[in-house]
Order: sequence, then C-alpha cells, then structure tokens
Amino acid sequence: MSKKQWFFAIFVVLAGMVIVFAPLPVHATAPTQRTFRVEASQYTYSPAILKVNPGDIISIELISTDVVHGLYVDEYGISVTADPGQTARLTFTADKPGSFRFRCNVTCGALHPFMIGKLQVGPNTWLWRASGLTVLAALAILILRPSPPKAQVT
Ligand SMILES: [Cu+2]
Repeated sequence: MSKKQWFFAIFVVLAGMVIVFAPLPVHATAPTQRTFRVEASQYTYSPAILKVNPGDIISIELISTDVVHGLYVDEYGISVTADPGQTARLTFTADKPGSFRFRCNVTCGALHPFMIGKLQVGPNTWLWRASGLTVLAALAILILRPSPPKAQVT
C-alpha cells in the first residue's frame, strides 16, 4: 500500500470509531406521560413495540384476552400480571435509554417463552451508526482496492 492509502486506512478506522462511540445530541424533549393499552393473548402482545422518550412516565394498561399473562421489562426489573378479561396497570419512569425486551412472566402455555415485546427508550442509535459504518466501508473498498496492474510495454 502507498503512504496515501495508509493514511486513508487510519482515517477509516478513526472515523469508524467516531461513528460507533460518539454520543448523539440529546433531543430536548420534555418528559410526557404516556399511556399504552397493550393486549396480551397467547402468545403475543399488541402492540409489541412501545416507543418512548427517555424520562417519559409510562403507564402500561395490560389487558389479557384469554389466560393469565404478565409483562416483565428486562433491566427495569418491573412487572405486572393481568387476569383474564382484566386490566392491570404498570406505571414507571423510562429513565434508562436503550432497547429492552419485555416478556410474559406467567407461564401461559407451550409457546410462553416466545411471548416477547420491545420497549424502545429514545432513538434507535444503532440504526444510524450501522448505516454510517456501511457508507464508510463502501468508501474504504472503493479507495483501498488494489489498483489494476499497469499495462506492460512489450
Ligand atoms: Cu404468557
């Protein structure tokens, strides 16, 4: 590789690190109170993806339409259980940004382990970081690819 290509390679590595680790600007959104009506039935939640902003006060109304179901939020360590036909309420502050699974914590049947949903607190930064890395990789391939052999003079 030429000196120029070495410099570029180092630039690519540094830029990649910036893309992966740079903190994104935090949107100044005022915390709001949000209520979600989540229907639980064997073996899904509807809706299964809840998107909120960090700091929001979340109220989940869990409604079970068949058997007893629960909802446990990973890492938040909070849960609620709803009896058939009943509504149970879980209120908490979304103070941890990131993407968290929530799952049923009441054994409700054969496919119970697959009864999961997602709580998305804040923007999905990995999507942006991944697309940034893709662009960078494409650029690196274009610039660092070996130059075609020079035409030989015979
Ligand atoms: Cu369940």
